[in-house]
Amino acid sequence: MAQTKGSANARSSNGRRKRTKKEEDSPEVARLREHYEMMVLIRLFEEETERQYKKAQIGGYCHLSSGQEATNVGACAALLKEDVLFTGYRGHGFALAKGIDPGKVMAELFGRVDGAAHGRGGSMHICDAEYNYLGGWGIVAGQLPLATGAAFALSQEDQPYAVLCELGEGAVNMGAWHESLNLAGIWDLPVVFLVLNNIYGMGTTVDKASAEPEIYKRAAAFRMHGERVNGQDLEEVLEASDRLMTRAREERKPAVLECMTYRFRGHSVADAGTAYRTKEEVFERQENDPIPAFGKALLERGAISSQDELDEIRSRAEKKVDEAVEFAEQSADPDVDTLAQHVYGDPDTADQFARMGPGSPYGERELVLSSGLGSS
Ligand SMILES: Cc1ncc(C[n+]2csc(CCOP(=O)(O)OP(=O)(O)O)c2C)c(N)n1
Repeated sequence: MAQTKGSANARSSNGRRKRTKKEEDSPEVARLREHYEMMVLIRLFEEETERQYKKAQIGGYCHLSSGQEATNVGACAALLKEDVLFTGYRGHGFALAKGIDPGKVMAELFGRVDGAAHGRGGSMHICDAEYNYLGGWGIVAGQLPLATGAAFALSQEDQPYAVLCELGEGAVNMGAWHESLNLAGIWDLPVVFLVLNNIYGMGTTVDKASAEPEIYKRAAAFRMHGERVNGQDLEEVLEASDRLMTRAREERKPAVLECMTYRFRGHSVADAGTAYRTKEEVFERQENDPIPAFGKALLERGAISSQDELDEIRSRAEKKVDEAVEFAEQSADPDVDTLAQHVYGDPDTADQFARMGPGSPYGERELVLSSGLGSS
């Protein structure tokens, strides 16, 4: 994407350059403001998620993306609605950036019926077929063969779209990485593997875990294009994602895009994140927080007119997060009688799995939750 350049020197009373009419009307500048607003929304959403988790409104594991917002928003901004997105389990920011309503994402975290995956996925398995976000996967590298299969399907059906598959740098030492990239390479599949290198896989640094810690170079093993960008800079991520997704759609060429980033919080909400890194390191990284840095850049370029406008953006995002929590609170728990639905395929293939259904030879003797509740 072309850089948005300031075009006037008029200054407001506080010394900041005023936004000119031309800039205000430019769709490109409007988009940058939207990207900034989405980054703010993700940060506030994640902060609220942590509070709700600590209030036990959210169960299971819960991994936050605070600090990684420029990668979430930059990569998703390069996607068409029809492009397919797969991620690992740190997916709240991606779900929001792909366009899913914050209420549906929060309701999913709460395990409620109005959640994006009807309350069946939770934090790690958010999924919304309407937006072509096909998960949210908790098994490290488990999403890679699925994404490769989706790219194969797009290719077989001759559809002009591509797949974006996010993974952490910890996932590149799994067999699924090698198998998936090999197939994507030999079959020229339209898929971009987006590696978010936040340096730590739980508490292990990338250079302790990886014989080649510069992950983008591993693409060469599959004769695939690989490159690395500063994942704290939204425009860098967007430019590279846009270019590589376009190439995947139009030329059927897979690629690896490594974004150097950092998670400000622990591995999951249950991890303080201080046993394997110093407070000083975290503090230093927070000094280069991608959100204020982008806000400042937009102010300097006149794409945002004043601190008041930044404050308004924050207030709007706060309101959306409050509404998301309200929506989630008011949504019902899924009906326990539906627990086994969607587990063994659709009704057309149900026969094949009949022996595994509740009460069957290889199934549970009874659907415990359904029959047990309230009967003792
Ligand atoms: C196959 C498998 N092995 C181990 C785990 C446990 N586990 C969960 S997250 C994680 C670290 C992955 O780190 P990375 O891929 O860098 O992603 P990040 O958490 O940094 O986003 C591990 C080992 C798992 N979920 N799946």
